Amino acid sequence: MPVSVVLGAQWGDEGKGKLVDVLSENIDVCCRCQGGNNAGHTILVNGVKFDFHLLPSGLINPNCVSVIGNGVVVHLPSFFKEVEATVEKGIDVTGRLFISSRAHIVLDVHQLIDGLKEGELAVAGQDLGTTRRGIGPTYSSKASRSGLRIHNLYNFPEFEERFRKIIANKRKRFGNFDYDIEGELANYKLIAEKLKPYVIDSINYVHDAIDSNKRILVEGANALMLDLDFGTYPYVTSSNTGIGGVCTGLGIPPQKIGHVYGVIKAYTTRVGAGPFPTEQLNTIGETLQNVGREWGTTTGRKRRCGWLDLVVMKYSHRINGYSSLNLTKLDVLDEFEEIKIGVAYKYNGKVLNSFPADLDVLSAVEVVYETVPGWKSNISKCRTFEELPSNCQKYVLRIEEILGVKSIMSV
Ligand code: 2SA
Ligand code: MG
Repeated sequence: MPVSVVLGAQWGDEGKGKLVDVLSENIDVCCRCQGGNNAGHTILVNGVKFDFHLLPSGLINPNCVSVIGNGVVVHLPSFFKEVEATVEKGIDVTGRLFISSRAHIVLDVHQLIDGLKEGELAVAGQDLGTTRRGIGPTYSSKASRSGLRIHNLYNFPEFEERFRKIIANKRKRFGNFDYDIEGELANYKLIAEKLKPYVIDSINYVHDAIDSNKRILVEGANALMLDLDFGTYPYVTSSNTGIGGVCTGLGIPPQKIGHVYGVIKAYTTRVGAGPFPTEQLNTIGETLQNVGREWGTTTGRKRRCGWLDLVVMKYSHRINGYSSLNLTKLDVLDEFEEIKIGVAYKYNGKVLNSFPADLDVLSAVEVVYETVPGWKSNISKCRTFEELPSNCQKYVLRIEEILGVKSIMSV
């Protein structure tokens, strides 16, 4: 049984959690492969709202086991907070939530440094608008081979020694900041015990599940345009949010991957700084923001809004190879007289034939738009493509035509 994957196709907040929740009815194992508690997946089930940041959304389905893979970075106090909040809402997680022994630990110091670095960059107006959840600093520790992994908790004297070294090194770089070293260490001692039932060798677990024909779904966090390699660097997150992150973040080879769902919002949003060619800093953007209720789930920040950008989507599709698209929030466009679709970028009067790596170029491009008539009616009750008004169907078909992928709609 090939592994299915759900990936964000734009800058995040496309509605991945909702699709995962729908798909997880027919899923045995739901995995996270990258990111940390910077993600925000909001799901409404029978009037109860779940805001998942670190936990896989599949947890809502009682028959589904959830796995946090080796590629995820985990702030353990936040992990337990989220577990407790989920249990309080009536979800039993016993024996159905696991965490890889190879996952890296986000320490409080990583979160502190996330804020300090943003502060440093802000002086020159270059802060990235991170979620300050310690994601970048933890992946930096991982890449520089000084990070702590979950299994390190079970050799506590070594954990302690390396923990102290990390703080000492960070103080060399960021000054002698206040830090409760003893308090955090004591807490980790308790956490190590409490965490034991959750820790597994996720490589074995996932491969055993594949070999026994279990239905596996990987839930991407963030989105392709925030990918460390392919996104708008440096205005990106610090993991591979595309299809590559699925292989490295779970230890599965590409030929085990089957269906790749690309989740795409019917317009574009972005949280944080960085170029955004189709952004609408006007009443159109405000309407999208208000009607679409575009606020970050993790930090409550307002999301920047603009028209659908198919240059971004073509690039995203090339890299991730979507088998189908899940087009979301189409009903947010209900009241528009006309709708624009970004179809090409021009730079110095010439149409670009690739997505620019250089952000100075990306910031200066002129977007070529196609304008299509709106449908001016409420589609929120439509459940099939045929029920959609004709202009709305045309909008969907035009997206499919330009991208060459079929879509499944949800509002
Ligand atoms: P970080 O914290 O190091 O990953 O931030 C780096 C950039 O990645 C962006 N980023 C996000 N963009 C959209 N949604 C995200 N998750 C939350 C949500 C965001 C929120 O789902 O609503 O609540 O604010 C997310 N996580 C990271 C971030 O804005 C930086 O541009
Ligand atoms: Mg989100």
